[in-house]
Amino acid sequence: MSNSGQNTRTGQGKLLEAQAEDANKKTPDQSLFSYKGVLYPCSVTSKETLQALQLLEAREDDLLIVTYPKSGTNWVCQVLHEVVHLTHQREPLVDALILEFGKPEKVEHLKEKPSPRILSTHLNYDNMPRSFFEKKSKILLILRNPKDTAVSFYHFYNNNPVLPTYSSWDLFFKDYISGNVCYGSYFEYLLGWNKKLDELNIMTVTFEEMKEDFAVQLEKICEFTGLPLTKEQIKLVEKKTTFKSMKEKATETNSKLAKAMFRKGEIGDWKSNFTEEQSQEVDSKFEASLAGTTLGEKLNYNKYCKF
Ligand code: PPS
Repeated sequence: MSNSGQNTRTGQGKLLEAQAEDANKKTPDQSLFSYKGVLYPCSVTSKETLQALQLLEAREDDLLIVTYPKSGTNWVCQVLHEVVHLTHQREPLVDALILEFGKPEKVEHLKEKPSPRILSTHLNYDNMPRSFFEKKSKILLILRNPKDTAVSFYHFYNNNPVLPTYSSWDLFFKDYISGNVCYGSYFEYLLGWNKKLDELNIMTVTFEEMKEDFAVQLEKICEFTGLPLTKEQIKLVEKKTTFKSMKEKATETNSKLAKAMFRKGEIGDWKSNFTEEQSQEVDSKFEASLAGTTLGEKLNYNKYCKF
């Protein structure tokens, strides 16, 4: 989840690093808890925080990044911080505000943050603070194909001390496909958001689109967020947020999680992990759930998920 090296300059980032260091590898039962049928990591959040979030007062000008884990949260978060840096002369990544991470008091602390607040979350639609919907806050939903997401998640589980370790990819895959991982099933997650797309002030962009056509996607993001940049500024943001520059920066700040967070940043890495059978299992799951839906179409499944 979004505890990147980029964030370690911040109070919340330091907290996450400390928790990661303190956490000895635990069994899934010790390190995860279930809330409303979804698993969460104990070291970074709690039932109390998830409950307190329902009292959070959203703002119309909040910029909320919504992602299933490992879909590009930190990347888009950094991009938005760079954009706000240019449009509001504000320091980039002053704070990495991950909604569900921290203590319940965070709801109060969030009130002090200047607008526009850049927030991120992996919460599913049902567990989201309702205020974001009432205020029609701007939501950026970032998607990544389910196979690369799975591989990225597997490595993150094994390299992040706050999460349990899997002794093999095959064991992780079984849990991933059945939704027995942090934040639940990839497919249920997308379906939950898909049902409400028409009611929300939402823009959807994929990891793959950003990799292949960054400038065009950033221009669309700028239009949606009402934060216009010049062509030169778009180029500058692109340069500052490449995988290489984000990884280097995270490594410079000595983030213990830099390696886990900025692993490969590629499209198609799944092909070196998946067996033919596993690939077909995801295909069947996709067909039975997301195929034909707006978000399913957005994934461009046949282009990115076939051997
Ligand atoms: S988390 O923990 O859920 O918040 O992780 P998240 O940030 O959503 O996703 C991590 C993956 O995004 C890749 N990444 C990038 N790719 C391309 N460009 C940039 N700038 C970038 N920054 C992060 C990161 O490497 C993870 O993917 P994998 O496949 O594991 O490399």
